[in-house]
Amino acid sequence: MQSNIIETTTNYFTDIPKIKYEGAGSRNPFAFKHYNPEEYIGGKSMREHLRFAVSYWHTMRGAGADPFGEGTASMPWDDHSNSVENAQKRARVFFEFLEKIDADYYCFHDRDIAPELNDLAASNKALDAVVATLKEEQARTGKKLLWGTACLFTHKRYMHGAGTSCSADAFAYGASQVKKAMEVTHELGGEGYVFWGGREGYSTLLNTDMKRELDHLAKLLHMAVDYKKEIGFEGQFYIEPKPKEPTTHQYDTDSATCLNFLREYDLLDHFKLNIETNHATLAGHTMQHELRVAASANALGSIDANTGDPLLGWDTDQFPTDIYLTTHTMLEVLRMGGLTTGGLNFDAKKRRESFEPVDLFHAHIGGMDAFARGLKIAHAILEDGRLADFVKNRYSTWDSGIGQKIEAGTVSFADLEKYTLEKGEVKLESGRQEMLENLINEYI
Ligand code: XUL
Ligand code: CO
Repeated sequence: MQSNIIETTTNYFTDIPKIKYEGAGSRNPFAFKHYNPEEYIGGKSMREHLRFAVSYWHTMRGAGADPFGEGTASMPWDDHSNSVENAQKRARVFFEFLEKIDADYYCFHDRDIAPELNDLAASNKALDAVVATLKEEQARTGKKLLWGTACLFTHKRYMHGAGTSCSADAFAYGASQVKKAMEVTHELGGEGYVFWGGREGYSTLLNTDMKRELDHLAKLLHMAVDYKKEIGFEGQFYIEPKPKEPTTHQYDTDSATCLNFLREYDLLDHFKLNIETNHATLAGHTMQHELRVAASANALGSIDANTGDPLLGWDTDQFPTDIYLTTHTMLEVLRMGGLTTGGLNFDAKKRRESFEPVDLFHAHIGGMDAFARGLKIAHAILEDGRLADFVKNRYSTWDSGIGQKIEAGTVSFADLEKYTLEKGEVKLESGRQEMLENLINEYI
């Protein structure tokens, strides 16, 4: 046996070596040029900083279909049946991929890993059988579950939503799915659990009782919090904001909207946010903005690392390759002290035209290298200190005198009027945006 062939239970990627770091000078498409897992950057290995996860739904279930055309993806391991055996085999192939790409984590929805069958009992049984396989593969490889979730958006029973459905029976079905998905996430040692409200929104207000729907969504989340305690699951709960798609208006539009919802319904202690790049841009924000809003509320938990196409207005879920994006993302992550329970989950799919299994490698290598560079650049910018110093100095009028008194809450309107009458016109300094943009470019 060749030394680069790993012991796996399946052999679908035998032509591809285990992906290793070869350095920036390498021209080998099957090597990392920047992601060097054991290299230390500011006291932590790149592996610990980046916590890469592969998403099961795209990598194993992404068929490459679009609204105009059928699936294109070649998956020689898959018999395209709804059988549990097929799902179990797929799970083993997935771990073969995880080992070769050297990603430490994965994420799934219940219905990605196991088939939805005729009723809940049969679906739960199928899920248990696949979870047993995943457990074996985790033990064999040491790979870990970053987060699990329940798919409450594909089946037609959720056409009106799940937690926000007009039907209490649809709510009950969804809650049952969440219960089971939490149990299997716990069983697999998952470090988190995500709620993305796939169809929690509306298409028209003409038929919608918005207040009642939001109250119900909060009920679902409170029940999940209670159940978490009941089963002793200690993973982190996340809400994933998205403004539209598939509904016209989704209730979890952006970071600020989610935080407001969590505060209003007394859930903020139990949830952090899982921020996705393409969702941020669909909301008309930069990723940096969404991350900063979450981090400012001490609620930045995890990241769905992808990107949209600037020329298309929908959720294209592409692999991130833009170094400015990864730099800004890692600046926000490092500033908040790094990821703890969360990670960088590639909620991304290869293009429909990239239909071969080998394209999964090119896609993930590119995303991992782009984030490794973003990490190194962000670390260097923070070490340099000029950016942070500039921001600190920009607010220096708040560090003493009247500013300090306003912050301390010891002055009134009358005091400020007196102060202004004595002081006269305000003297300001430049924001120096262009200089700071140049500073970032010094490092990119
Ligand atoms: C959909 C999306 C989901 C969540 C998990 O846009 O991002 O895949 O990440 O449900
Ligand atoms: Co996502």
